[in-house]
Formats: sequence, C-alpha cells, structure tokens
Amino acid sequence: MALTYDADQGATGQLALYIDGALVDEGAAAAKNVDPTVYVGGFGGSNAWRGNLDDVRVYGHALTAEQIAALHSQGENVIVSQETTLGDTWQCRVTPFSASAAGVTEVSNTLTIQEQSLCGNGSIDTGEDCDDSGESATCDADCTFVVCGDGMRNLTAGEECDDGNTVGGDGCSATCTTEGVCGDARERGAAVHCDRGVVRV
Ligand SMILES: [Ca+2]
Ligand SMILES: [Ca+2]
Ligand SMILES: [Ca+2]
Repeated sequence: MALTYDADQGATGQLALYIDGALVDEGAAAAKNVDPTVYVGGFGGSNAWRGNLDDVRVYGHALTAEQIAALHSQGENVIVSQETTLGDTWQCRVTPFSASAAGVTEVSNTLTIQEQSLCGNGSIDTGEDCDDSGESATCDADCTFVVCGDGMRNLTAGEECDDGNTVGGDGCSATCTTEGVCGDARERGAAVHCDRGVVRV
C-alpha cells in the first residue's frame, strides 16, 4: 500500500492511494497540517492497525505512479525514467547502521541522465548533420556527413576503408581506398612499387 501527497498538483495538492502497485483512489487535498509528527500503526494511542506492518518507508517527495508500480513488481532497486529529469546526476550512497553506531558511507560512481539518441529516426535533430535512418551515400550511420578520414567507413558512399586519417601509404589511401602493402603481391601508389617484398623506387 502506498499513499502520496503531491503539493504541486492542482490548485491545492493531490492525494493518491495505491494498493498492490495500482491506483485505487485519488482526490484534491490541501496541505493543512505542518506538524511533523508521524504516526505509524495508530493515531495518538487509538485507531490501531490490526495487522502486521513491514518495510515501512517515508519519502521526501511524492513517488510517481510508475515508481510505485515498479516498487511493487520489481523491488526496490529499480528507478523508472519518470523519476528522472534530463541533466540529473544520480549517485548511490550506502551507510551501514547497527543499533549503536553508523559505519563508513560507501559512494558509487555518478550517473548523468542524458537525452535518448534521436539518430536514426529519419529526421535531422539537434546536433545531427543528417539522418537517413542509417548509412547512405551522403550520411554516415552516426548522423554525420560522409568524410574520408573521420574514422567511420561508409561503404554506401564508396569508402573501402577509413583509418581516421587522410594519409596514404598506411594501408588506407588519402581517398579511403584500400592500398596494397609491400610484399602482398599487390602494386599500388605512384612512388613506391613492391613485388614479393622487394621495393623498387
Ligand atoms: Ca535524428
Ligand atoms: Ca568516413
Ligand atoms: Ca591512411
């Protein structure tokens, strides 16, 4: 069971009640009580809860319906996308506690929420030179224009190779065609000719 109060929803705020991860009731409610006292399992010594309570949690923000459903069906180690905002930096900090002392806090690496790549959707989005839903004669699969020497081979555009430079004599020519290597019985290039490993200049 989960109960949320989101003060930013509607004119007064919104209460929502969930059972087994599903919304069962909701309604507008004004936040009137600023008393920080929290009662669990009863109210001022009366209205006692008849049953067992386990894994009681209080959050400092209203969870989304998606997060509550994920808590119910997938456990506590899933953060749904609705809980995140573009540019957020998330980090896990864990501090072990005993009845009398706190241990050392362990800190994970950070995770920054980034926009999903729109490269490949067929329309030119921010940061894209082009987008032809994949490799084409004028556009690479990474949504940049075809350039010989950019390290991305585009077979459709006629690049036999692309070794990230426009220097010849290293196996891939300045125009991104495959070069023979001395000793491989292929002869290419104007200045150096090879034949069975014997170089003639
Ligand atoms: Ca795109
Ligand atoms: Ca290229
Ligand atoms: Ca080269």
